[in-house]
Amino acid sequence: EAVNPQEYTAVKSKLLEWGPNAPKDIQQAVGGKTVYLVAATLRPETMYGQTNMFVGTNLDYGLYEANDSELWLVTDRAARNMAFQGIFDKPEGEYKKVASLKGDEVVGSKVEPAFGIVKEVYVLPMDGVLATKGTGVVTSVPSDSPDDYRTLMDLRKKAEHYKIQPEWAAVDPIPVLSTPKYGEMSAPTLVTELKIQSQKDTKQLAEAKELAYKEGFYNGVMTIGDFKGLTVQEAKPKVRDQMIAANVAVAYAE
Ligand code: A2H
Repeated sequence: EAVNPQEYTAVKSKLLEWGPNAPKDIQQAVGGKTVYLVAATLRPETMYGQTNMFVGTNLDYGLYEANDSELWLVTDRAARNMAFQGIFDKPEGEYKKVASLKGDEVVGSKVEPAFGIVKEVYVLPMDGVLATKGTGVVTSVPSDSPDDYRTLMDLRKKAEHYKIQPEWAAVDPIPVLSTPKYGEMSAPTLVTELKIQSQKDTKQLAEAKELAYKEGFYNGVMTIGDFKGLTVQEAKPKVRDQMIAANVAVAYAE
C-alpha cells in the first residue's frame, strides 16, 4: 500500500440536523460553522445514488477545522493525513479538533449528500467500517456496492436490534449505471445471486464487490447525471473533477 497509494475522492455531505444521540453540548462546540461528514470513496461516479451514510458505532471521530467556516467529521487518523496533504486551510501538518464523538452519537443525523439525487439522508451504523481506512465515514450506494446494499437490508430487517428508526433506512437503491451482466442494480442482483444473507458474510461480499466493480468499470454505462451515456471509465474522472470544482469533494490519498 505504501508503494501504491489509493487515490480516494473525499466527498462532503452537509450536516442538516444532529440525531437523537448527539452530545448535548455539540452546538456550542460547532459555533456558527457548517459541519460536513466526509466520506472516502473509490466510486465518485456513483454519488448520484447515495441513500444514507455509514459510520462504525464504536469508532472515535472528531470535528476538525477545515477552514474558517467548515468543520469536518472524520477520524483523527484521517484528519492527520489531510493536514499533511495540505487539505486544510492551515500550515502543513497542523489540525485542530473542536469536539470528539463516538460513531453511535452520529447515527440518526440527517445530511445532504454531495451530488445525491436524494437531498436528505440519514447516518446509519455499519459493522465493517474500519478505523484504519479512509475517513471512517462511508457513503452508501446500495445500487452498486454489495456491502452497502446488504447492510441496508440488514438494518431494515432488524431496526430495533441496530437501534435505528426504520424511516432512517427508507431510501431505496437508486440506479446510476447499467451493465450487460447485472442490469441497473448490480449490488442487489449479486447479493441475491450469491445468496448473501448478512453483512457479516464478508467472504462472499468480497467476491460480489469484485464482480460488481469489474463489470461496472469495464462494461458500465452511466444512466444519470451530466455524463449519462458515457462509459463508467470515462465518467469516473469527470464526475470527480466536477465535484472538486464545486468544492464538495477533495482528492485524498493514503
Ligand atoms: B466505496 P478499498 Cl458504489 N471501512 O464507495 C470500510 N469500507 C470503507 C471505508 C472504511 N473505513 N472507507 C471507505 N470504504 C468503502 C462507494 C462504493 C465503494 C461503491 C462500490 C464499491 C465500493 C459507495 N460506498 O468499494 O479497500 C468505500 O465504498 C468497493 C471497493 O480502499 C470505498 O469506495 O478498496 C471503498 O470501501 C474503499 O475500499
